[in-house]
Amino acid sequence: MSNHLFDAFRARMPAPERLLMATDDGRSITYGDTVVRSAQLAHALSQSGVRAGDRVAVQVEKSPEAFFLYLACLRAGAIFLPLNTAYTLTELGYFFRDAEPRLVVCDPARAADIGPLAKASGAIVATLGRNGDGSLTERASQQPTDFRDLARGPDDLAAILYTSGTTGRSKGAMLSHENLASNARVLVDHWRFTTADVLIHALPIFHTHGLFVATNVILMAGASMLFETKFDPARIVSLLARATALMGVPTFYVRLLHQDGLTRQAAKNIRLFISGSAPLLAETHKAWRERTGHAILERYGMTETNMNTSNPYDGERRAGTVGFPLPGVCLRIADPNSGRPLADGEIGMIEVKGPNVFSGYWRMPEKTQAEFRDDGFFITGDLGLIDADGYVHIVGRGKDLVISGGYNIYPKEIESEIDALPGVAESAVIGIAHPDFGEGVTAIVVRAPASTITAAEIIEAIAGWVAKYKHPKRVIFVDELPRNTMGKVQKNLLRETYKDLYTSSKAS
Ligand code: MCA
Ligand code: AMP
Repeated sequence: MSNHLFDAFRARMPAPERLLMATDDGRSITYGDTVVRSAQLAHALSQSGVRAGDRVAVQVEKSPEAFFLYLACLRAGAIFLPLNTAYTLTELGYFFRDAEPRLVVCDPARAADIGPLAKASGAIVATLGRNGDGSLTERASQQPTDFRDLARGPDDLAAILYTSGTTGRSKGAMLSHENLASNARVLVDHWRFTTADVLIHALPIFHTHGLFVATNVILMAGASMLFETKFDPARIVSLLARATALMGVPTFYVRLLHQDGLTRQAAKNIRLFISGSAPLLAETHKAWRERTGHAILERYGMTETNMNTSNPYDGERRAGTVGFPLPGVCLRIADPNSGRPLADGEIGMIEVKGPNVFSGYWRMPEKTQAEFRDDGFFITGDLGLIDADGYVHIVGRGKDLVISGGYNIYPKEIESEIDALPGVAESAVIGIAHPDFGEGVTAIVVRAPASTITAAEIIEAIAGWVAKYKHPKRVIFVDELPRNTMGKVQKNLLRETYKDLYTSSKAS
């Protein structure tokens, strides 16, 4: 048996001396280097006791070595479990207990804190710093430069990515080798990536967008990338002349439009601008076209499904839509309660089925079952319609979710933390239109009787528990929350009341 995903990458690799990535600190890394470095890391993993099917949890800064570690996990038959660098110790503790990783890899600067936590869940610990330093790479540098990849079939797990749950605990989406391979193949063809392409890669590599959509596509095309550790809009503009493609969340495009250097001339070498992870406003699409002459290609996906739809490469890239189902992906709009398929033009639940769709949530069979229909369609939680020309529109969310700068925040998680504070009677967390982040996390809070708790005190109190990007940008105090006759908080009324919070002149 072969190693399904890594063999697929290998089969499309260009000559070893071809460039895979140029980094922002001036390093040039070839395909040959990548195979060697991932082989050495795979040895280091095996020597650390990592066996096929073991989870390797990784919370490290973006670096070429962090990317090699992903490939090393594939080659060693391990399940890669990347974690957002913003997660707090409390959040990490949950992931470690739930996933029971064999190995936890963290930044050397955080090892003193994370080490005991990892050990408490039975894991061993290694370090990897932003400059490629640390115990893992030290060990790897002593290892042979070739590695016999472990046999892994299409259905074996390649990765587990956690996605927050609408009602409490985060769920680990189990992604197989074939889930990732099939999607990367389809995207390479659909978006016409070839060995001549150079992608500007400025996304984090701990979520689907930066890890799978971006790097898997580049590997599967034998192309190369400009590997940026941070999104710096001025620098991105300066890189456009050396690149052919950019993938980003809408906030990237909004911020790039503030750059005077963004002109038709600056963007003339680029053949494709792609946006996803959150809705791209039609006005951003239009402004981009006017400034650069390019129509941004918007696509739609999820952690659980990889990419489901894309606007066309040729043909009209219609603003405000996410295009058509990708080849091999079946998409339908269904009645959210019964699952009965609806006619084109009707709004309902978006449901998908295909080789891209995950096999379930880690150790949560009931949650998995609840999110699939009997005929195998996955219930996305996104509400949409298919228009007369076949374009899919996302018109809302059936799930209570805020997307801020491409990161997902489940209000329930923040509300639970705020409600637990002395001085708070109750809270409702909502997303409100935000000019930079798309949606701004906003907490509407009712104080407990006689309490004088302030917004700053609330933020300070939750800071130890929840990642910073999830913090409310604003806290508003009210006497009571609006409720319907069933006693349910009417978040739609709150969103309407505060809809101009971040756009009016009073916004801060
Ligand atoms: C940073 N901050 C944020 C966010 N990012 N607050 C709200 N939402 C955010 N997204 C806060 C920090 O906590 C900090 O707060 C301040 O902003 C500055 O932090 P910094 O790290 O400098 O931020 P930045 O570099 O300006 O980051 C903004 C960003 C980043 C570049 C838009 O958030 C980003 O890379 N987003 C991409 C996320 C992504 O990859 N999503 C894909 C998920 P303070 O100043 O108070 O300290 S995969 C997915 O969604 C599906 C599958 C799909 O379809 O792709
Ligand atoms: P995640 O939890 O990171 O997997 O985020 C997946 C969610 O992001 C989807 O269920 C959608 O709600 C949203 N999403 C991704 N791409 C788009 C898009 N192009 N337009 C609107 N929403 C999107």
